[in-house]
Amino acid sequence: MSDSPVVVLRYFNCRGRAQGLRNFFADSSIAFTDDRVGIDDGFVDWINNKKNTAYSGMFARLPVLVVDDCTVSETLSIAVFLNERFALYADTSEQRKADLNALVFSACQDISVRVAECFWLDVTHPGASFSDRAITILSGVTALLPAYNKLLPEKGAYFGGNAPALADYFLHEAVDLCRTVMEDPFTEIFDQYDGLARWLAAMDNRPILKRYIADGNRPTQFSGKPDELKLWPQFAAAVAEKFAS
Ligand SMILES: N[C@@H](CCC(=O)N[C@@H](CS)C(=O)NCC(=O)O)C(=O)O
Repeated sequence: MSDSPVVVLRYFNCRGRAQGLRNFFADSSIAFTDDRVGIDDGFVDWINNKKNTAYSGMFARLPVLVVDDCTVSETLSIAVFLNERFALYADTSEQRKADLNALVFSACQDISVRVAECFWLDVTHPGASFSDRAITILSGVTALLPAYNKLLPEKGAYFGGNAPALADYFLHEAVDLCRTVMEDPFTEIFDQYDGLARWLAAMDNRPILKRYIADGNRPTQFSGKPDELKLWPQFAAAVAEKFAS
């Protein structure tokens, strides 16, 4: 195990399941190759390489993380691997490690992935109501906020304590997605949780992460759906209408 590992993160050229990881690497100044698979050309590179498990991981799905000669598949498994490999949990109790891993997956799977899947709704569930799905997702997210708030530590600005853990980056990414597509109604609900609001301000104002995002290093789209950007206003309109009624 070298002190300067060769790190490659492979994912589609969108935020999806991987942006929390990208943000972690950028903010921690860990050098990594951000190998983004194209989404604008009918996924041609992906289609051509999907069967090569050295490229696509053992389940032929992304993200895949390669650290030196170790290839890691599955988002949660990547997070757990990074916690160990970069000794991120030095003084953390077993219970806290379990809780932080759970938070990684909750933020990723129950927020980011659900919103991203909503953009594919016309493909996966033809005829289903986009507005109804958007409102269901908002309800699901807001139901999680009390538990997230409770999970904040007594000391330290972050879920990780004095420094962010991977869970902070995953949740920050998920919350940023929600405030983008759900706009004011989401922000108003979120801000009712003082702890979460303070945590979000701390994450928003991390200088390196802020610059990484401001400099346009983060993809714009959350999903690989070609018309996603046109669906953002529809998402916001569905949520706004629900709150107006
Ligand atoms: N359980 C996996 C799911 C990974 C997954 O579904 N990845 C999608 C992109 S978000 C993918 O690779 N899709 C391409 C395909 O299935 O061909 C994880 O959490 O990492």
